[in-house]
Amino acid sequence: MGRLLVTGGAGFIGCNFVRTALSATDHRVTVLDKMTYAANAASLAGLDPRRCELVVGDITDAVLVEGLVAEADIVVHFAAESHNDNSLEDPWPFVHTNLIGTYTLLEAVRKHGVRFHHVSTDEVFGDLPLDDAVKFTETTPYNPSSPYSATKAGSDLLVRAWVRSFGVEATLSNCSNNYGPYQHVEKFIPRQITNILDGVRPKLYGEGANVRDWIHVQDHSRAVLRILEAGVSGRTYLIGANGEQDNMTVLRMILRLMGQDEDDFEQVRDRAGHDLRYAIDGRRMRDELDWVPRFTDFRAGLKQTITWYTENRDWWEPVKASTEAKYAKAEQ
Ligand code: NAD
Ligand code: TDX
Repeated sequence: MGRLLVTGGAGFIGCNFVRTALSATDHRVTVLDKMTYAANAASLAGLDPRRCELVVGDITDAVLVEGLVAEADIVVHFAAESHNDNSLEDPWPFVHTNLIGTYTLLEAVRKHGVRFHHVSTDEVFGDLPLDDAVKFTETTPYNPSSPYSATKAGSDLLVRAWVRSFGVEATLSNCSNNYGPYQHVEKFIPRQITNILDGVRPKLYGEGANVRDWIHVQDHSRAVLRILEAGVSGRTYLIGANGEQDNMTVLRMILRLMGQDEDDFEQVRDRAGHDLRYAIDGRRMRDELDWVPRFTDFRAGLKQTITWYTENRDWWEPVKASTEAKYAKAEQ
C-alpha cells in the first residue's frame, strides 16, 4: 500500500482519479487543493476518511508542499488553472500555479526522492489541420497557442529538465479533452447541458467546426493509474480514446439526447486563437502499458453524463450564475 499525494484532487479530473484510485487500489490519498473557484468539496463527499484526507493549501507554498511530499510515496500532479477562456482574460494565475506550482513540487520531490507523475494536456502541441488525418505523437514538437497551453508546455519542460539534470523519477502524460461527472460548468459539455436544464440556449463558438478528441474521465484516471504501476521514468505517454468529434456534432448530440430541437442553439463570438483540431495517437499506452479505453461509445458516455448533471443539480447550481456572468462580461 502506498501514500499518494494528489494535487488538485478537488477538481474535475483529480476527484475522479481519487475515486478510481481508492476503489481500484489499497493506496491512501492526501489531496492538496487550494479550493479555487474550480474546486468543489462535494466532489470528495462520501469517501472513507481513513483512506482520504483533504489538505487545503497552495502548491506554490514551498513549506507546506515539502512537508506533504516528505510523507508521500508518489505525487500525482493534477492541480492547475485549466480553462483556456480564463487564460485569455487573465494569464497571471496560470503562470503562477502552472509554472511556479510545478517548480515548487519538483524541488520537493527532488529533495525527498519521491516519484512524480505530471498530468498534462495535448494542447501543448498546438493544433492540427481539419483536413488531414495526422495525429499528435510523443515526438510532436511543442507549439502551444493560449496562455493556458503555454504554461502547461512550460511545466512539462520543467519536469523533463528535472529528470535529466537532477535524476528525479518522473513520468508525464498528455491527455485529450475529458468529459464526465464533476466537470465545472464553465467547460463546453457541462455548460451546454446545464444551459438546457436551465432553459437557456446553448452557446457554440463560431462555426463549431473545431474538433476535440473526447475521452471519458474514468478512462483517463485508469490510464494514470496504469502509468503509476508500469510507466518508465522520463517517458511521456499520450492518452486518448479515438474520440474525435466537431463541436457542432457534439452540441447537436446533446440537444437530441435532451429531447430538444437540434438547431436550438446560439452561435456566439469565436474564442481568440481557437485551436482547430486535437487528435491523439495513443499507441504507446496500448502497446507498452496494455491500456485500452472502456468508454468506446461516445453517445452512451454523453447520455450518462447528461443523467449525472440532471440528477446532481445541487452540485452545479451554486456556481452556474457566476460562471455565466463571467462569460457575459467577457463577451462585452
Ligand atoms: P480543474 O480546473 O477542474 O481542477 C483544477 C484543480 O486544481 C481545482 O480543484 C483547483 O482548486 C486546484 N488548484 C488550482 N490552483 C491550485 C494551486 N495553486 N494549489 C493547489 N490547488 C490548485 O481542472 P481539470 O480539468 O480537472 O484538470 C486537471 C489537470 O488535468 C490539469 O493539470 C489540466 O491541465 C489537465 N488536463 C485536463 C484536461 C481536460 O479536459 N479537462 C485534459 C488534459 C489534461
Ligand atoms: O461555450 C462554449 N462553446 C464552445 O463552442 C465553450 C465553453 C467552449 N466551446 C468550444 C471551444 C472548444 O473548441 O468547445 C471546445 C471545448 O472547449 P473547452 O471545454 O473550453 O475545452 P478546451 O479549450 O478544448 O480545453 C479542454 O481540453 C484540454 C480543457 O479545458 C483543458 O484543461 C485541457 O487541457
